[in-house]
Amino acid sequence: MAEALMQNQALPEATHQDMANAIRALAMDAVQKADSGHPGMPMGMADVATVLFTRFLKFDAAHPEWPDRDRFVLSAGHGSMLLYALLYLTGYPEMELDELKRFRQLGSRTPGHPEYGHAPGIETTTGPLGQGLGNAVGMALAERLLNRRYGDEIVNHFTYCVAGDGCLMEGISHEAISLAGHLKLGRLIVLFDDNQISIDGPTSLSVSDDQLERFRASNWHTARVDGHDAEAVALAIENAKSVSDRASLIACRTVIGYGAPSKAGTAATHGSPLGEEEIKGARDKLFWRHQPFEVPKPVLASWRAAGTRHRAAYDSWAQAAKRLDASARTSLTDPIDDKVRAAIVAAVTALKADFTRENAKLATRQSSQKALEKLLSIVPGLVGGSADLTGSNGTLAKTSVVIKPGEFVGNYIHYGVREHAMGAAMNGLALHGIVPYGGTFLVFSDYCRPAIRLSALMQQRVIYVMTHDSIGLGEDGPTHQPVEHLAALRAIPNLYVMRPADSIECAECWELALLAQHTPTILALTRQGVPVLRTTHTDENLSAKGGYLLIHPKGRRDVTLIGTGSELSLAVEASKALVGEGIAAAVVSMPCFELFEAQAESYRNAVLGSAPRIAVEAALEFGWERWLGPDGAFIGMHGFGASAPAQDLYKHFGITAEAVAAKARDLVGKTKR
Ligand SMILES: Cc1ncc(C[n+]2csc(CCOP(=O)(O)OP(=O)(O)O)c2C)c(N)n1
Repeated sequence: MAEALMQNQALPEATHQDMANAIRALAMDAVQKADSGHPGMPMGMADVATVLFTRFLKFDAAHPEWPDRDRFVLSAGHGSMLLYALLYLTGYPEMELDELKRFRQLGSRTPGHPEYGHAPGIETTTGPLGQGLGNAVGMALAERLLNRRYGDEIVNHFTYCVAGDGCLMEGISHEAISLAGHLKLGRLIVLFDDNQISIDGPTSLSVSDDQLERFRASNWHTARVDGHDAEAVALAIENAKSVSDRASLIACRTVIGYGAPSKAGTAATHGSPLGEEEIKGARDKLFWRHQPFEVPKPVLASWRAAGTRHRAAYDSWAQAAKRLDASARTSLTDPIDDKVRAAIVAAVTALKADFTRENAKLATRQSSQKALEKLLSIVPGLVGGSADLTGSNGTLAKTSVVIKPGEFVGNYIHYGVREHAMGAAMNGLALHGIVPYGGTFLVFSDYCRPAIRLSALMQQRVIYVMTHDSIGLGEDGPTHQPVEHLAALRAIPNLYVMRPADSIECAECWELALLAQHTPTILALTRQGVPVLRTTHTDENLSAKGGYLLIHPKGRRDVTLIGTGSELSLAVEASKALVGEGIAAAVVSMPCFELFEAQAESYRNAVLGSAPRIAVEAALEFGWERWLGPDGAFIGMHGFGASAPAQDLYKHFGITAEAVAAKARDLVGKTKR
């Protein structure tokens, strides 16, 4: 086979029907072999996908990293076999037939749902419905932003997204559609698998929205086609491409499980193997008389030809890219190269020196804004925004330029009150080579948690600027006061949850967030002013170890006080009082659990010491056990907050320097007895 292809022998061109049936057969066979998976969606969308990949999608299977490729996002991630079949058929590297045979098996490139990084050609991780749609909005935005910077020769492509009923039922779809409509993302084309079936049965069980009207109301171009009529699909895509000032929705009416003799059109094909009998019947019905996993030569050759049809476009792009200077070229896919890294470190070091000299009481959200003022000009791909809390989050800098609908000059997005779409769009931006940061209140991290989780799973550098990080926000009351959020976020793997204690740590945390290429960061920042606690300047980024000794009594240590964020100053105050009484109290600042956890045990032991430990954090204790040990104590919240000025609340909930000192006396007394 490969030989025939290599020698470029003329093979009869396969029909559209054969090519689409190849997808259907591979999906049926792989799901059957794995004894789990979702054959219905790939079988239903095979025609649409064939039209897209053979006539429209700009890609070159041999160069999956081509920055100017069209993006294909399978938001309906349960239909992963559609994507895997396409990658195999078009000849992407690493997607051998064997991988399809190992669908859903440990270590394969074909996990249950598409996972970014598992195989070239998988643009994003999908499966949690609606997320892909949000990612696609971010990607389409990134394309326009980069187009403004690089011009048509270097960046000029479309983003296609396949979404199902489930994606459109999810709340995130509303936010994403609304944002894309507002921004006039004309390069975004959503292909809706309008099969009117979900898991429970017909969608009429639970939804009666007119999806086209819904999209139209959000300023989208819409069309409806028979998703099994290849020409109609092609015409609709052609039209959508020509609409430049609006995103497009093409509702493709399809039959789920198309070709399955008794199960097509029913929920039975959604998420279970069809069974040997039904598959045999489908092979007959589709006139597909080939063995499982067998794709006849002419069909595979036609697919492989589709995989190379943009080779000339790729080559001329590569020539044009050669004319870019080296840093512009790397910055197209990763704006933080060695030079930029060095500039970030230098800027942060200088800023720390300024903060130390000025010794001003600032909220960390304010110091964060000051850090941004310096960093935005250094990192060309840094693009910020906020979910309608710009002033509160301090995300807009003097040098920020707001991106307007249809005008993609700028580096700041008013995401509106759409935290979830903001998170998903930031994932899309990051996947497309932008370094996104976006703000909201920490308490509303819940509103975008699924996207945060995917930033972490996909190892994307997304920076969440989450202010008003405790009861310190005062009068807004318990609805706005995060108490469980730090713990809940710390529970997500590969996520840095940073709670800087003062302006100096805040600058350090920005540096860490920007340099963390494979890890997203939450910057949990205060609303209220906090004093500068690091009074002597050091070039070293002390926050990089996650926790460090801020006050280290000489000689013996009677107690260790550990604080984060605004409560570190309480620990410092308490230690001063204790030292005056002859109790040697060390103070540890712990801005980031995850980084501290990553240090050598010897370092951690040296920092934490063997004396009793007390942690102070205006949040719930959950998760602190690991640092406190059996004799430790926690001063913090034990339930929801309340509405009152911040200082009153700290007193009311007993989160004070006096309480820390009293607890220390108690523990030291106990250990001495
Ligand atoms: C956020 C989220 N909720 C629930 C699920 C479980 N789930 C997977 S597919 C699906 C139904 C989707 O229906 P549809 O998009 O119409 O897909 P089709 O039946 O057409 O394949 C559900 C509920 C999920 N993957 N993500």
